[in-house]
Amino acid sequence: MEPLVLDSKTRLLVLTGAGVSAESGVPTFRGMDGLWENHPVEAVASPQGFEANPSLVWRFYSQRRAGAADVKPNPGHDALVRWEEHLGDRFLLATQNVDGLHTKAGSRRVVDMHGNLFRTKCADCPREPFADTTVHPSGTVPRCDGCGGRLRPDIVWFGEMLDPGDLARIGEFITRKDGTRLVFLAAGTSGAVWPAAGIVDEVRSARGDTWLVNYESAANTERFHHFVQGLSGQVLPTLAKLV
Ligand code: BV8
Ligand code: ZN
Repeated sequence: MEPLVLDSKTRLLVLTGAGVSAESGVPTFRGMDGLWENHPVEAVASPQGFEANPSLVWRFYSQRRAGAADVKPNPGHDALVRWEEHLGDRFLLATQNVDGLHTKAGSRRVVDMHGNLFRTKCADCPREPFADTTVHPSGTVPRCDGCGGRLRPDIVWFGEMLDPGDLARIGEFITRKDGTRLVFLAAGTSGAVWPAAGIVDEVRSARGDTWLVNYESAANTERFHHFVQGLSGQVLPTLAKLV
């Protein structure tokens, strides 16, 4: 298989999913040690679930906040930082992960498509989301000091719209006309969640080259021109030729 060449003509969009954080010890969602198995997804990651039982939702996210607080980036995250340093503004990283590990590793051109575990916002007023590492293991629902309403994790739940600004940033990168060659690489994602799972089709409509790096075949593997089976922490550090 021809190598992934990153040169002065390459414009590279990367999409990561939970698999990229798995080797850092952050549990993935589906398959092996799926996270959702302890809770039905709609009970803990949907607005309906939060309305019905905000205390359970805060217990679930507190457990994940505590679990992700002291994990470290792995060689897969580090490889993406090197690619960004090499490509500059011809690089963009869209992540479905909410663990903040890409930023911790040094990535800067990052779109947190599904929000961030370490940011909190108010469910009942439009105040700015704020950085927050507080955990509520007993499930107390923290209150907004502005309106007295319920605080919630700044995460995009199922059934909620993604930030239009985020989607526009990804779309602009895909349709940019600057004479460079578009390449898309998805890593560690099961291709089950939309609209992230549809990015590969947007790239193909823009005639980009598409790569999937994943531990196993994903829901949309056949949409990719290249499929590299393996662990992202082992594949990403040696996959690309930087020229
Ligand atoms: C929306 C926050 C408008 C929660 C998350 C179109 C068609 C069908 C359904 C829909 C559609 N449009 C919208 C929907 C509904 C829904 C959806 O996609 N449902 C699916 C499940 C059918 N989408 C939405 O609701 C989105 N909102 O579109 O609004 C709308 C609304 C309703 C109807 C129409 C339009 C919002 C989606 C965001 C949901 N929030 N996260 C939280 O994190 O607490 S998604 C959640 O799943 C995580 O963010 C996670 O990142 C994401 C995706 O999972 P993956 O990252 O892929 O992780 P997963 O465990 O699944 O896979 C890991 C993979 O890695 C595996 O393949 C494994 O083999 C591999 N792997 C493991 N280890 C390694 C590895 N690979 C390499 N190396 C390793 N070491
Ligand atoms: Zn408020």
